[in-house]
Amino acid sequence: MDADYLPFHPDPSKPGYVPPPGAVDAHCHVFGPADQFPYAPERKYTPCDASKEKLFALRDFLGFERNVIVQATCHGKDNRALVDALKASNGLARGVASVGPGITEAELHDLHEAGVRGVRFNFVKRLVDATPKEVFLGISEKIAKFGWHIVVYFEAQDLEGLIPFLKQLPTIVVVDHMGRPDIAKGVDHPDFQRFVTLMEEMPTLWSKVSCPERLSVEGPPLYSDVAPFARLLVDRFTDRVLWGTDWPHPNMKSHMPDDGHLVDVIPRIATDAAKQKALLVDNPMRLYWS
Ligand code: 0GY
Repeated sequence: MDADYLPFHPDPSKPGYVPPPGAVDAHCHVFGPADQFPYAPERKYTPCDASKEKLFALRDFLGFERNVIVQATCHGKDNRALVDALKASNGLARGVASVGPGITEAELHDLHEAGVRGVRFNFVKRLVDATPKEVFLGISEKIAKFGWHIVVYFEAQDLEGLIPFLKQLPTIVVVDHMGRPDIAKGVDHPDFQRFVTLMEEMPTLWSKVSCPERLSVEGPPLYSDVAPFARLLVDRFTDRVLWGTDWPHPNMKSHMPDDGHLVDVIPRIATDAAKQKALLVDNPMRLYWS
């Protein structure tokens, strides 16, 4: 583990908010264990191990029933830890993998059998070396045949340049963490409004309304400054939003969130039972289990 790496919260609080039956944590990771599933040589950080057993225990403790496990960059394109967790989940987890241009149909088939339903394209420079857009487009054609979707992770300043590429993608496209808006600029700033406009223009674009802990200036426990951004997306695009804990919260530097506090943010961004059911049950079930 890197010297400045913060491990996940050892003892999160029980949230006051009780998620609806069948709720899905649609963004989380497993790391290692490194002695079984070594971290990728090309990784930009080395985390603490975060096992599938710990993830499934947290799921139960927080009141969720299912997980969507997203391949993290510290494992590169080696999806073995992800597949191992999916296979151990009794069908209660689906996955988003990271693959290269040489991936074969047989390999995609095996990933599908294990529960993978999407690939992740990462544009965050501190996490990965750049991949040419043509490579991503080639992968997108291959995975579209499996009915999968694409998860994209980028930072707000990169959105404008990415718009033509996003519009070319042949599948549903899910944006991580609302495109990482600069919260200090406010909801009405052209940067966030550009993302809202893109959601309006692209019916295939979805957003995770996740990660207040990464975006907040105010900080825990309420992360109130992030709520208006997430609430706007939930209100306006109720059937195209997902929520996740982001456990085990890689690369958090300011603090390590208490996962119970993150769950307690949900009723402040999805303000009635119908919106909460869409966000936590109906949308992820449609995307990952139908
Ligand atoms: C997240 C965010 C981060 C890391 C990764 O794949 C990753 O390494 O996604 C980050 O550092 O912002 O969603 O887990």
